[in-house]
Amino acid sequence: MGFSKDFVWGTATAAYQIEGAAYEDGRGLSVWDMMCRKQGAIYKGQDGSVACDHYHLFKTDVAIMKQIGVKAYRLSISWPRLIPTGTGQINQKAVEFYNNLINELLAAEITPYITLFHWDYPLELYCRGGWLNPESSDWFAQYTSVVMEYFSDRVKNWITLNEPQCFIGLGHCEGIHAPGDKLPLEEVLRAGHNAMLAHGKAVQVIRAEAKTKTNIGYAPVGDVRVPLTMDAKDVNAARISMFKVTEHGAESKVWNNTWWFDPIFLGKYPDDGVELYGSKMPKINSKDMDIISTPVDFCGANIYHARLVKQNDNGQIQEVDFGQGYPYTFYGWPVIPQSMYWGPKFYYERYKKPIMITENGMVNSDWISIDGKVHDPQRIDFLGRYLKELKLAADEVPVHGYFLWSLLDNFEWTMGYNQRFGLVYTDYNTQKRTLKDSAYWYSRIIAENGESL
Ligand code: PNW
Repeated sequence: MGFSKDFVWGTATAAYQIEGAAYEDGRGLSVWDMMCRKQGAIYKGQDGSVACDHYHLFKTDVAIMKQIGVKAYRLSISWPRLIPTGTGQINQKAVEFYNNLINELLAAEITPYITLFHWDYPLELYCRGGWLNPESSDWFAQYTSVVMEYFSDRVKNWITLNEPQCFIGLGHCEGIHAPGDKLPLEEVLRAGHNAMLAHGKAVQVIRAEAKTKTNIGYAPVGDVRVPLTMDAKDVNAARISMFKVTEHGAESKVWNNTWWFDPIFLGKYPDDGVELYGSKMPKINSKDMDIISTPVDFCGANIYHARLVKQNDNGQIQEVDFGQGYPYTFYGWPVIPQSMYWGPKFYYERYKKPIMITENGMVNSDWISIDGKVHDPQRIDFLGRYLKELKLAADEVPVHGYFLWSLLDNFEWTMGYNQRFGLVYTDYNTQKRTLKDSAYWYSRIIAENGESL
């Protein structure tokens, strides 16, 4: 048991976080270019205009992946690079760039998994109402069609949207991610509904227009609950809590699992959410839920942190504090490896689709040591613990792959370059890449298919 022979050992990035070349070769602007110019929005006013300069250094980066031995690479296409104004005119320079990148990957025997939307929404379309515009899902479908036309002869694996909880919740409700809006709840929910419609239409376009066999998924943030003990009461408390829609105090009103998973996999909004949001519910046209729930092939989940839950003596579900001295990453996220067991297990139970961990990884305070290497034992320990739990999950439910976030240290959104998630250290002054100890470790784990975990 454990990991299957063809387990997909991967790594992941996103266009705006690594590509740079923001003003080159006809790329259009995105809402993140706009966000980065807002005073105080991003750590030290940093932005992704150069980032890891992957646009020019992609061959180096593919060679590094080959050296590590990853089987798959999850990248995203920049919609405004491909279609600068979001709809219409196609940028041939972008077609050339992504063609070269895909060909380089295939030559290195690395399977591309392409995310259609990882947050860099075309600014032009934002100015036309963005996700609130009733046509927004059609714009996304048209963009998907362009992607199919140019790249689907060689690419089979597609991920529609990355983390709607973030680009809708953090972007349109809390205003801390691009486009930086704090819309009233009813508009947040309408934008979210349109984004899910966009997902569904994209799935239909991929099925209809792809030139090869397709494997399609979706990558929401998996907000996992871990039971305090293995006692059935705690396990059930965790399960119920994980699939509940609740408003979280200071956090986004839409930060949960079911609002973003149920429509896609079960074809309906969760009843408790419908009740909670009441009159703020988006208008749902008769065909919408059929479109949104167009079948996909796998259930992706980006798993970073989790909450600890138990059933208390009164039989109520209670979140448990991690306690003093509990380990947290440099980002302030708790280290909770069991999320990699319970996450896949609970998602599979409810949605009955093979699970792909579309992202997992950790921030560390890395630097180049006096010996010229980057020693990151915490990351090795973190990944080892998480993967060990994933292996346990794989004994019980179908887990098809794992994408480590991230290949390279990169532009970590509002945190700028202050947070390093990479297996590979990026020196932003020279663009020199240095493999961290964890990259060599991951390489061994892949080679032995996780045997020693
Ligand atoms: C994801 N949270 O974002 C994104 O998909 C990546 O682009 C990003 O670099 C990575 O995780 C690390 O942050 C998240 O608040 C943003 O729970 C916020 C959360 C989770 C994931």
